Amino acid sequence: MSVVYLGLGSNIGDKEANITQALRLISKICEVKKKSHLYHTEPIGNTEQDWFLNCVVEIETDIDPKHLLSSFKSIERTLGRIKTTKNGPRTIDIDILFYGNRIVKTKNLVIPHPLLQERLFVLQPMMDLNPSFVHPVLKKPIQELYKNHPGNEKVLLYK
Ligand code: PH2
Ligand code: MG
Ligand code: MG
Repeated sequence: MSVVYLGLGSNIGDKEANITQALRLISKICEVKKKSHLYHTEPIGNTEQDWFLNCVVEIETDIDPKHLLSSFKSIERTLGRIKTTKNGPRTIDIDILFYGNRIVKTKNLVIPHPLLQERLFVLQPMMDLNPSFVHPVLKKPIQELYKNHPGNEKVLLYK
C-alpha cells in the first residue's frame, strides 16, 4: 500500500457538497485515512473567478498512479466538470500531489505535483496532515516549504 496525498478544489456551485461527493466516490476505490481542514482560498492563476474551497486528503491505495489518475478524471466528469480554460473555474478538481516517495514524469501525469510548493492552498492543508513529509524531489519537508513560501495569497480556515 502507498500513502498518497490528494488536493481537492471546487469553485462552482455548492463547493462543500462537491468536495463531500468527491470524497464519497474516492472512498469507494481507496481508503481515505485523513482529511485536512477546508480552506476558503483566493484564486491563483486566473483571478477573474470565484474563490475556491480546498482541502488535502491522505489515502492508501495499491492502484498505480496512471490508473488512479484516470479514476479521478472519471469522478471529476461524474461531478459535472467540463473543460474550460486553463486554471479556470471547476466543480471539482482532484490532483495527485504525492504518491509516497515516487517520482513520475509522463506526458499526462507529473508527481509530485509540479506547482504544489508555490501554492499555499496546498501547503496549508498539507501542514494539517503531515508537516514533516519530505518532498521527494526538493528534499525538503512540507513545514520548510510552508515557512519559506513567499506568497501572500489568502487562505482562510473555513471548517
Ligand atoms: N486550482 C487551480 C488554479 N488556481 N486557486 C485556488 N485558490 N485553488 C485551486 O484549487 C486552484 C487555484 C488549478 O487547478
Ligand atoms: Mg489543480
Ligand atoms: Mg487537476
